[in-house]
Amino acid sequence: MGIRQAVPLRRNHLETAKGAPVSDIREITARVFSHADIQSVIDGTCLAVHIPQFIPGLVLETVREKLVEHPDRGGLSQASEFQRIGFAFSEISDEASRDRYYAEARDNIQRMRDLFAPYACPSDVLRLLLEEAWGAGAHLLRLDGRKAFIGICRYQDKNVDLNPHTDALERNLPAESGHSLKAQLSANIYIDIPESGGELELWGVEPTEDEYARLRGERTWGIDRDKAGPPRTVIKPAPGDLLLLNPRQIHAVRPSGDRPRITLSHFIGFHGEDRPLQLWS
Ligand SMILES: O=C(O)CCC(=O)C(=O)O
Ligand SMILES: [Fe+2]
Repeated sequence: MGIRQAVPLRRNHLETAKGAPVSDIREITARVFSHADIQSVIDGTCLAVHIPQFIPGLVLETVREKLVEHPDRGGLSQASEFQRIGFAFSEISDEASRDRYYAEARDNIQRMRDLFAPYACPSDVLRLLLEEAWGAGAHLLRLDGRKAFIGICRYQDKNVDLNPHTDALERNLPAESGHSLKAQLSANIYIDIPESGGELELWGVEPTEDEYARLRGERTWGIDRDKAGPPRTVIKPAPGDLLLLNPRQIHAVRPSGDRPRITLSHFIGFHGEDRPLQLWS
């Protein structure tokens, strides 16, 4: 079958499928971050929620070097140009890697907590904030009685392009699992951002899995930039910021021009307005 561009990518929606207007980015503080803010990203009425300075400057200065030089930095199983500390759910490809993911989960959480000590680990603060803000609370994703890892540290080295893509938990679940989310969010906390490049690009369009597969074509991962067209909105976070977005909508990160871009990356699963959020990395 020929590769053809899915129709939704030709326009960046100004309103949701239900006709509500879409705003690009809402900037708020952690203090006022609310259930409605989370819901607005799920509904698609807001493309991203931005909390500047989620990590205090002093904490950033203390951990940045430790993270840059960390001995446990290693290449992602499927794409070694992307380094990380921890083992991502998206690296699960078989039963052995699934077992590894859960076996390492607690240690991987604790390593980051130790690294930030005596300060609070930002991934822990995020978990608490979601528990406080979301009506039904938030907890670690649990599948088959096993609890997920959260708080992966990701590195995007100079000149590495995080091409337009979408993320979906279901891609790494066994076919028979039956677990499917109503929506997925992504919360990124920025440890370091290069002087040039490293912007987050948002298209505001959500292809179906079939459309995404068509757009991906022969690529193992992501979409060619010329097939995605221009993004609807571009934001350059500052070190310490947090951004909440919907990763089932097409998004990308521009290559770093100078130093590695370092983030703590978290996913959030949604099962309904009155159900707890599920968290993993
Ligand atoms: O690092 C970012 O700004 C976004 C990374 C990403 O691909 C995601 O949040 O799913
Ligand atoms: Fe992503």
